[in-house]
Amino acid sequence: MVVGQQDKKSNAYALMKNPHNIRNLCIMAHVDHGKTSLADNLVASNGLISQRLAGRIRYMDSRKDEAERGITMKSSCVSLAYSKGDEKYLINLIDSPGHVDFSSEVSTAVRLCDGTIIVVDVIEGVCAQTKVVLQQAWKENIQPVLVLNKIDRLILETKLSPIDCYYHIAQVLEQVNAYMGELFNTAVLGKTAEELEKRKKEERERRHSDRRVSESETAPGTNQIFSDWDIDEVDDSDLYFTPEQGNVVFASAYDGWGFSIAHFADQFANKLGMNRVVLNKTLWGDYYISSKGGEKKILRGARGKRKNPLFVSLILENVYKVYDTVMNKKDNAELEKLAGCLGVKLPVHIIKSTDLRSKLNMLCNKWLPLAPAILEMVVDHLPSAASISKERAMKLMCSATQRFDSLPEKSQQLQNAFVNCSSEENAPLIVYVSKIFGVQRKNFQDEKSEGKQGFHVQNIKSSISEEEMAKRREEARRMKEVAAGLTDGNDSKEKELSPEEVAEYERQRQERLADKEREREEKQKFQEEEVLVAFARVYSGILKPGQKVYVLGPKHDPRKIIDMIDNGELTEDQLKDNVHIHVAQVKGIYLLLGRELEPLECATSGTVIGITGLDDHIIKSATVSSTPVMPAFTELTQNSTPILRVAVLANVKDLPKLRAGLKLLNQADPCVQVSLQKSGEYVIVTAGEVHLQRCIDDLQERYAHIPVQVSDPIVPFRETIIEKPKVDRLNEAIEGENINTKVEDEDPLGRVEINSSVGRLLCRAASLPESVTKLLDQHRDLLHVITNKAGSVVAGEEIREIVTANNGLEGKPGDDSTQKLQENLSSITLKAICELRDQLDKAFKEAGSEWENAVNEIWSFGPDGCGPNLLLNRIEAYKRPSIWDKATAIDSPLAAYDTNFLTGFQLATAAGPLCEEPMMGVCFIIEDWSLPQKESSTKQYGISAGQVISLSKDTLRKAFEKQSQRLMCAMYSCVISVTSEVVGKMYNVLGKRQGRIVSGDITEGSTSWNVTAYLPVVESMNFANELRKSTSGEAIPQLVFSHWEVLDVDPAWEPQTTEELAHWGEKSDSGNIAKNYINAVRKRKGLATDEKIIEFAEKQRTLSKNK
Ligand SMILES: Nc1nc2c(ncn2[C@@H]2O[C@H](COP(=O)(O)OP(=O)(O)OP(=O)(O)O)[C@@H](O)[C@H]2O)c(=O)[nH]1
Ligand SMILES: [Mg+2]
Repeated sequence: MVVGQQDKKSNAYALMKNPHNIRNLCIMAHVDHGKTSLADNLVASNGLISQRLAGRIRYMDSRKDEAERGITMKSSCVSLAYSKGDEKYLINLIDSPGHVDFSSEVSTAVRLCDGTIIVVDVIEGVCAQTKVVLQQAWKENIQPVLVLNKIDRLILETKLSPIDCYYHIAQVLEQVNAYMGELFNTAVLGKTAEELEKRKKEERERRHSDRRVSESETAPGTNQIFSDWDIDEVDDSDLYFTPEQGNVVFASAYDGWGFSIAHFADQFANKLGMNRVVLNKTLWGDYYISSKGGEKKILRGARGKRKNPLFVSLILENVYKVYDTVMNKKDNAELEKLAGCLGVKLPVHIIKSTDLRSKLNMLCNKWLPLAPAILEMVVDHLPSAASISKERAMKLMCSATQRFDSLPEKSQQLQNAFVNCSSEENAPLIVYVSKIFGVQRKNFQDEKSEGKQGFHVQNIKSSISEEEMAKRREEARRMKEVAAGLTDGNDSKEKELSPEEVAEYERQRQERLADKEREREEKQKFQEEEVLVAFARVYSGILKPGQKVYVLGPKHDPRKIIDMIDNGELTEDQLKDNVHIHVAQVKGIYLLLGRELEPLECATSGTVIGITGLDDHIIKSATVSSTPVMPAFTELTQNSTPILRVAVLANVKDLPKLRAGLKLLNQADPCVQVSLQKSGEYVIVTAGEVHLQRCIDDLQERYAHIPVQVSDPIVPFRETIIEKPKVDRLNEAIEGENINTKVEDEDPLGRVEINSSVGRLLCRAASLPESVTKLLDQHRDLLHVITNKAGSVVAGEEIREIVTANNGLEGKPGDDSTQKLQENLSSITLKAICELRDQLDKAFKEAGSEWENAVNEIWSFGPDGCGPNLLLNRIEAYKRPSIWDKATAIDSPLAAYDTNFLTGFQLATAAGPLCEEPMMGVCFIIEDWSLPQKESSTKQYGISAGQVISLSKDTLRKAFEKQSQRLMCAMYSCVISVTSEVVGKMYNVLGKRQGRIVSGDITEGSTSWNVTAYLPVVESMNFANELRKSTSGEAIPQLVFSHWEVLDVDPAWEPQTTEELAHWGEKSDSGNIAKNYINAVRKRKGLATDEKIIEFAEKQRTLSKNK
């Protein structure tokens, strides 16, 4: 039973007290699969909206742009009450967006939950984002249940017969389970990609042969009656979605119905007089009912016998009948009869209504109400808020790269607080804030009631004091009386008003009106002001308004402050220098009700709530605790990389507002990055075009309240080098007579030698093998760990020893150095470093003899110490330890300048010579470096750090320029599902923008195609709009950053070979696309370009004859 709104409000507080009956869950799916429509039905069950509007109003999409575009752009929470039998539950439901641009919003939702409802549109099946969210649920260790949605479309749109409908649904279910299996294999069995592919193939073959076996099994004469079937043959892992286990609901959120197998098992057990357990196991699957000889039996092998499975004969046919009666036959008498059979009483006005869909909705919703079906599955199958395991607590408290036991003892003990989930006063308070969101003040229920003291009420500045107001009121009353002739009649003179008095009266009246108007405007402005609310979950303890708490930033590390803590608290003085810990006071605590917030007196452990008053101390996410020994929660897993950057501009007088607005935007959006460039421009980096639009709208309308201009997108590039090409742009060999102008390099390797006052340097640049670049790019985080910690702690062979000796999380206490090595890094990280080294070694060895020993020669990674470029040390006289080895001081004069040299390398790789964009896939090999001889004049003063930095930076840059340079473009992977009618148009749009199709498959059982393509980010502006327009809104692309790709056009190319000259002519009018990109970037950065502004510089002359 679902309880009403009033009940819910009064019960909420009582419900919060029992964390065993709290379920925190989010709804996740691919875009448009029906999450918000499903949420509508659940919200309607609590009376927040009417059932008639459920599935249509999309209540959780509260923003104007969400309603206009029809997509969800943020995750939002609603607390619902549900009761099953005597048990009462509090369900905190978070609706998340499906569009890839907002996948960071999904991450913020997942972190606060213990379970998730995965929604799959049965027409589209498993799509790209479905896989992403399943993976995310898996990674965050949260339990999923499945809703197969939009079954009405199979009936009304594709018009499948009930049996085909069943097979189609079964196929979609198998797709989902196959992906779950894949996740299981990769994660648990630690399979590599190839092994996985092999396994998948085997799995496919197995399924294939299974099908053949089941078909042959069910050949005539091989039928088994149900009693022969082994009832214990159940899948004991709860990894998969199986209808008989009850973790799958079949639904149509639009028509408001849904059911699980158990619902029908209950119904038919009574009707058919059969065992409920047996029915539950056979309602889904290859079973049919036989009533030969008057006895009803359930038999296996429906497919082979060409019988309708139970799911069809007992369930789907009934559903089809309802649809047929309402939508096709349109016979009211029959409808009434059918409603009677289903046990539904329809009001007369509904039966007579001509709106067939709402008639259908009403009937189906009363027959198979969606909300209880879902909520029952949720309370039965999703873990309660009190069931956090020790492992999960550990994962939340300690990132994968760190050892849990490296945390201070006191911090480790807090693990128990997660498990206990206690709300006692003495339990430590642990709250995680996953994002900050803005809410207009009018949406706070305590702000609605006038006269009540809310947030910042004192901010309303009334321009008139109370006394003044009283005086004016008295005066006005007197004037009114005078005007109406109510004053004492004895003095007849007083009845006559002089013109001055009338004017004075009028002036006062106008003043009063103006005051009132001003007050009204101020009030409205106040009501529309944004208040930042922290979206949070209490994991332990109890939180109350007014409470003082520690707000711990994502980089807070209790190890660093543990020595300062004497009595469990830190004083304000101690906190002065620590930017990661703040003391803040909680202002208000709110129950989240979708669009509104209801104030609470306290929030107990296990609940998801909104908190005000912390926004000054939190940027995007934070840990809130009563103790500073609490480590910061591990960072959220982000699935998309923000890539689209634009500069935002405003009028000079509005700049302070823009700055303040950007600060709020940065706080309130989990994904956007805001930065101030050296040039003074404010740049925001967003996940995609839709996200960008939302950020700009927010900035203009909510946070800055000023018009802002947005520059053209600033698309990032990378600079690289390749081996000298052997063919020209027409695929003709560059040799012999084909070359018109010959520029021969003296040194085929392109070595650069510099002999300056600060020494001699001999180096060259080479293009890294592709596999090495890929490895470096993929393991950025690990490289960061190596650069920051390895130099002093990690030692090549030593790691190996420790990893072999200590192959688990619990460390074996070792000698001092082992202890030190283990101090921070988990053995998983150490193992990962080892593996990376081995992989790099293998990749180098495969690339040729030239790279034989490269892995041991690595000096540094760049830029930022973790990029995809390498510096190799091949200096005979300077055998410095490689990056993998423990840095021990070596006796060489060069050692003193080692870091300076590295700085030069970092600077060179951070901005290449083409257009000052970072380099990628470049290896600098230092073959010789020596300092000047002692007698040199510089020695007198010593060599300065700056000199070494510029020596290394400039020389490396020169070495880069000596090679064949290329630009690398960022590529989007673009997933589009379209119907076959518009596939051609979609190819057109993609083709125009240099897109490349990678795969295209028709979705089984439908006419829609799933196409995957690569599209350069630089060509993607307005792509979604153009595609939508040219396919009449059929195709919506999902663009996610995928990889970097070399643009195979030499930026310095001009027609050179005979063939090229013949093809392009001397001036190559069609232009050089790489050069165009480079010039655009250089212009934006204010760098020189070699474009000619004036082509023909002739003296101007006037054409007028008279002059
Ligand atoms: N026919 C049919 N349409 C549905 C059903 N559920 C949702 N829809 C439609 O599908 C479209 C998308 O529904 P939403 O609920 O906004 O989907 P969503 O998953 O929340 O979308 P995003 O939040 O943008 O990812 C809307 O036009 C709905 O009316 C259903 O069961 N049947
Ligand atoms: Mg939605």
